[in-house]
Amino acid sequence: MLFTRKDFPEGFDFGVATSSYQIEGSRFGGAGRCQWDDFAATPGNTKNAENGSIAVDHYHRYESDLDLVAAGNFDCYRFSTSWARVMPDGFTVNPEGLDFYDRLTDAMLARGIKPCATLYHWELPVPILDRGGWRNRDIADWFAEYTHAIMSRIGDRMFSVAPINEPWCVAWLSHFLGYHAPGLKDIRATARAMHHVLLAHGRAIQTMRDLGMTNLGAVFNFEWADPADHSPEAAEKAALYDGIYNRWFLGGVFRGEYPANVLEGLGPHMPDRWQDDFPTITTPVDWCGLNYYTRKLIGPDGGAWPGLKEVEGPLEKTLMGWEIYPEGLYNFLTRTAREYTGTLPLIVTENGLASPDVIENGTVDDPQRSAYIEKHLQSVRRAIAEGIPVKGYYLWSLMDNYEWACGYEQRFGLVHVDFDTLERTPKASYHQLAQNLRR
Ligand code: GCO
Repeated sequence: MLFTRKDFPEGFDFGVATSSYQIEGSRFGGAGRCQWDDFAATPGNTKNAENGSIAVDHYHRYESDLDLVAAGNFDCYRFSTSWARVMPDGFTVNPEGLDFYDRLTDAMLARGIKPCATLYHWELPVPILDRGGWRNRDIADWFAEYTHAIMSRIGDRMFSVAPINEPWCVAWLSHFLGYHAPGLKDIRATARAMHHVLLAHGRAIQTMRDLGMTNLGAVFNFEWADPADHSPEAAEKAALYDGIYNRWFLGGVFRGEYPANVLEGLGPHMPDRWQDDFPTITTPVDWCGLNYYTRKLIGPDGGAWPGLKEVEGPLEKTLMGWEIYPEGLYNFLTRTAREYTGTLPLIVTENGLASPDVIENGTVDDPQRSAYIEKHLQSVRRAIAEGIPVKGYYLWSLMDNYEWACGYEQRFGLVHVDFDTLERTPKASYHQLAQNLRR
């Protein structure tokens, strides 16, 4: 990898990211059942019906996992707290859950690692789902209560906090496409989730402000959308994909408006008086996080709104089948700053790839990952050179883990995990990063 810390501005943070359900082991420590436990227990939803009940047992191995973060010379650890662990029934605090995140926080600080928390990375407690989950407007208040419970305990030691990881996944992927829990394909549920997820974000930011907290942000996942051909129809559908995936969330949080092309489809299904919620949704944040992996080629498709489809692209692909397109990261950094966030700090909160990594003679070679990281960091540097305020870059992920519907096949880690023995083996990319990030 042809870069070192010196190629980035003073104070630029490098980090690694994980999430609770993907690593901790949901069966440990008195956690309640979450929507992913039930989703995985329903045939056909996850590969081999795999779930996160043990995951990679980070609940018991967090000390040695954090040693890997420190030895990799990373500044930040982006982790998430599980609502179902902190409040197993959605409402009542489980002291063991709070204790765990308290220990985890202190273990980061003891190693000089900055704790960067996400409050929700999809572990909806099933009693909340029984009340309608993201379809129910009350979820914003319930989420604020959870925010208060966890941040009253660890908020004093957080470097940064974002309420909700990837609102598009929470709403569209899970309620329209049905690929993630709770696995709905329902436009009315989707419209409500698309709005309530941002209302909950705003309520959580307000709750943390009331606790006196600073350095609060929002984390969105973005996919660059290119038209599949030169037709006006493809251009229109690519713009619609961009609206649904990217602009809805940026528009809501930073402008207090939703894109007109998306409202054409979702408008009739929106909750009453949704416009009145923008003062809460636009509660100011201190930074904007971008999770970026790939782009999509989009063309028209028959049928009901949105009437679009993904077309296979020609670029090199990762094990997920995602095209490698570093220009998309540059495009998003520049466009987000110029059209939505201005001088607000931007952080790449996730970037990385899955590859079929194997241990050979005790080592794991992952050249595709190293090349991917290097190319995406070039995009970051290009944006910085143009004056875009990018302040950090975090890799997904510290270690191989539960990749949701894809189960344990897709290895996104810098550290290899043997899913039988749970042994950790740093990959070549980890060693290169540790070398290049020396202080
Ligand atoms: C996401 C999540 C992660 C995933 C990662 C790879 O972006 O979907 O934040 O949980 O594991 O992105 O798909």
